[in-house]
Amino acid sequence: MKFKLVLATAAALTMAACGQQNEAAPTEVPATPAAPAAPMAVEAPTTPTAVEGTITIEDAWCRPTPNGAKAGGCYVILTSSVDDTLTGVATAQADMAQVHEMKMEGGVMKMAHLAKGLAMPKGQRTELKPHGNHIMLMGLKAPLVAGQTVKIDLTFANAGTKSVDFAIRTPPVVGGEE
Ligand SMILES: [Cu+2]
Repeated sequence: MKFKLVLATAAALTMAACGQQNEAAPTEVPATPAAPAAPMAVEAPTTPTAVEGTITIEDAWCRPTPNGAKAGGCYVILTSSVDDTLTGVATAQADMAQVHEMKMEGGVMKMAHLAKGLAMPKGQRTELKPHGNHIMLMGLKAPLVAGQTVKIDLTFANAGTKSVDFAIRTPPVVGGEE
């Protein structure tokens, strides 16, 4: 009874910190409604009709969490040779991982889960960066330590899942934050 109560509180705190209200399943990333060709059903394991394309992944890194923070931000630059969508992220190092956007709400910058995924128009560099779209790791099982790496699975609507090593490092401070 007590255990249950504690758990619920912790979950509520995580949600609040993340600026979202009612997301139930932590490990499941909702399928993109825009991609009806790829149902998450338990049917035959036929590969969804994918367009031939390549994903270029640059500068994958995460900010260290030296103060025992339970959430961490990760960033990467993605370029797809065809139209694609980053539909979800996952890592063994955290209870939950999501793609977040930053948006103004009543004059306050808030982050929100991009439940429909992040569109990646072909040939365009899609940047996940500090103060912008980012990957959020929540419920970290261990701190993110500079010099180490975190393996994060990036799932794309077209290209499938790519396992990427993110370098944990402190962002360079050159004449201010940006
Ligand atoms: Cu976030």
